[in-house]
Amino acid sequence: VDTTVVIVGAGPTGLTLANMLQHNDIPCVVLERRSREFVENRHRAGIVDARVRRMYQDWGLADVLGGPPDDGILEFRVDGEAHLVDHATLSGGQYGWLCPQQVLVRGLIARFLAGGGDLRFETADVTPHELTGDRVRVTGTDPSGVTTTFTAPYLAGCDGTRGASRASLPAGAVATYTFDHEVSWLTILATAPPPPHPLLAVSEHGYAAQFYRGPKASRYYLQCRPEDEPADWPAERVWPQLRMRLGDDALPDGPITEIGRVDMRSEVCEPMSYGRLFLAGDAAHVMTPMGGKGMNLAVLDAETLAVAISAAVRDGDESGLRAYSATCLERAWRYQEFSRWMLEMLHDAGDASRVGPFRRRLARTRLAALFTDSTAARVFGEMMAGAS
Ligand code: RFL
Repeated sequence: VDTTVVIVGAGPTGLTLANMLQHNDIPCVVLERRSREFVENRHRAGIVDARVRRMYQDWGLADVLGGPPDDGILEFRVDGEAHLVDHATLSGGQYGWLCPQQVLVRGLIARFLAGGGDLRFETADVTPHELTGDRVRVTGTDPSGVTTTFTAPYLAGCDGTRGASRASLPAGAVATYTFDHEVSWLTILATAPPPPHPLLAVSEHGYAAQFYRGPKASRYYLQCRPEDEPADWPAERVWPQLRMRLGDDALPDGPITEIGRVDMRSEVCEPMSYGRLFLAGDAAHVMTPMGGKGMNLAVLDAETLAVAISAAVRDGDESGLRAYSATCLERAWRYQEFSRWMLEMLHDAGDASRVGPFRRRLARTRLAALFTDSTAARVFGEMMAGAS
């Protein structure tokens, strides 16, 4: 099969790129290892920030977003005391959308297929070849065992950290910078009323948070010890801990539908391109969930790449492709810095046994500035809205 762009991975990044290329009449094929049902039910992120909401609007894709608008208010609950930060007003009236990742993925799949897009689920053994020639060649095997060869001038690696794209790079082609934040969270989904605003709680008992995931669904984060397993945390232990850390004795509970553990880790690959392969989204950088920027950053890569490929194909102008990696990396490091700043502040301000009283006081001072210092609050509001 001959096309213009082969996209590996049908997560938010690959699907956003596919829709933007389709909008610009540029042929592409999307190869996804998993089934449609699987990718449409993978629960992860939950907030589309203001910058990304505008991006979908600009491309005529506003209808892929589901869920209610985010009113732009975040609650920090410190030792049970509420502090509301109105980041929408602080950023000049910008607000995002409470759109769970699986809702966005479903919307993007429906739009792409309705436009006649070529999206192949359950494609096994995807393997890129000849990354530095005139065209790349990618092989993949369909569920009936038939192997197809796809050729194209451009390959978009949107298949996450452990995908086939990263694995196809020769040794030394990219440098990988990783950081272990030495913090772990339980991630819990439950059928329980969501909070009125995203809620981040700091106390000596450890970090906890609660987010909207539907009219009757909440996502909770609960800081845990690195050696803890989800099996160590039955519902009888989860709910009292959440009530204590959120400072809310009346917090309603409900059936827990999913529980996992995530270790806070960050990663950035430099550069984000090699020959005809362009890495985008989690394939190039991984953020911790703190700050809610991972998916937002990922789909901004897709836009930068869609614009660059369109200029190359339509006008023979490859300057955007040459600048692609540097443009995306500058943004990626800004987002990593924001997320790390927030993670360090909210964890250090909590349990003093982890960092000692001096660092705890520093973190509490940083946090208090968000409630008392309009300059600090405005910078925070701008980052919550998303970098341009
Ligand atoms: P994805 O979503 O991982 O999609 C990659 C796709 O590639 C497929 N794939 C392959 N296909 C073909 N051949 C292969 N060899 C393949 N290998 C993999 C996979 O099946 C998949 O369909 O990457 P993408 O598209 O770059 O999107 C990135 C986001 O998913 C990620 O950044 C966010 O989920 C991060 N994240 C959050 N981001 C936010 O903006 N806000 C949040 O609140 C937020 N919360 C989270 C998160 C990530 C979490 N996890 C995974 C630790 C909460 C959690 C718990």
